[in-house]
Amino acid sequence: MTSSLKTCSLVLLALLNTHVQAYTCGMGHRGVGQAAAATNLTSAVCEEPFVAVGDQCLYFATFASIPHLEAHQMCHSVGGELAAILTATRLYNIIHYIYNNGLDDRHFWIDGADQEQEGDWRSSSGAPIPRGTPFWEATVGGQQPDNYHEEDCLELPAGYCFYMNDVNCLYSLVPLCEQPSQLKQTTAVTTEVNCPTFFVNVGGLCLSFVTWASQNWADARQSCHGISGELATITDIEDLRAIYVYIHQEEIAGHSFWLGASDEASEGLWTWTDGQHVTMGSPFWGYTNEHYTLEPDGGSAENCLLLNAEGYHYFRDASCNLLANPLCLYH
Ligand SMILES: [Ca+2]
Ligand SMILES: [Ca+2]
Ligand SMILES: [Ca+2]
Repeated sequence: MTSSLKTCSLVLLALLNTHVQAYTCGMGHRGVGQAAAATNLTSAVCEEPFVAVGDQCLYFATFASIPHLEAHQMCHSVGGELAAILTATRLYNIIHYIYNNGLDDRHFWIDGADQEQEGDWRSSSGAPIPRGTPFWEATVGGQQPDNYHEEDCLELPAGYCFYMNDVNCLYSLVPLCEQPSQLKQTTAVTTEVNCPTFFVNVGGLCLSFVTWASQNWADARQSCHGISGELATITDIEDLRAIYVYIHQEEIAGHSFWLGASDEASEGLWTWTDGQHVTMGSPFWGYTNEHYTLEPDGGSAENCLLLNAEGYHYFRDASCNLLANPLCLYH
């Protein structure tokens, strides 16, 4: 009786699993992402034991597992500091490197703490640590840092697909050090972008956040076509960051937005409306409630790409019949 019940529930579990198979973090990074090509242009020149990761010189001290304070000291001893991750591109590059080099079972210390003042996250040089998406781990319903049992130090953990998390400073983790870059800071070129009516310049893209229309995915696409646009394609992590910052600035972060991607044609194969593959994994896709798993998690019941307000505007798969606002890109 008991064993047949057990078998029954196991079969049921297996069935459930085939329906809502969440994405295991990291897999997307073994493929070729569009953002990776763009960021290889400014490789740093680094001295041993540092390696070039994007424009940073980093040292993954994988032989050590030590508390936060000692990790700082170790980085100082190699002429560096714990690595500060202040841009979305840097986070993307580091996550990419971690997966490509088989370091994805580690938890790393990076530069950042709120020991001085609770909730005020600073690097050791005093720079504010960016908050929100696409930096910090977020499920539907909650985003780090959560100061769970007094957590004042910043980690980049395997368990959260290398999204940021606040943890106890006395935990033993691997130091991720950075050597002050010899690279000259390239002055950001701000290109003047003039966007047509209904579109605003967000990070160099002409976007329309159609908060006045609540529609299913297909209708939202039609709305974009109506203003000479298309549901937005987001291939650069800086664009996701720019959108996140903009919707908070405009106080429209309570809205959820449709993006122009789906896996309707072939379950699990996410493509943009122009046929490009969607970059999978962190730091694009939102976290689920299970460790080591990311969205998409809805199987064939969820085939459209949503920037869900409750999910902190990370990529999440949702039912195409859901009502949300179109996010259009002018083209
Ligand atoms: Ca936490
Ligand atoms: Ca699907
Ligand atoms: Ca989902």
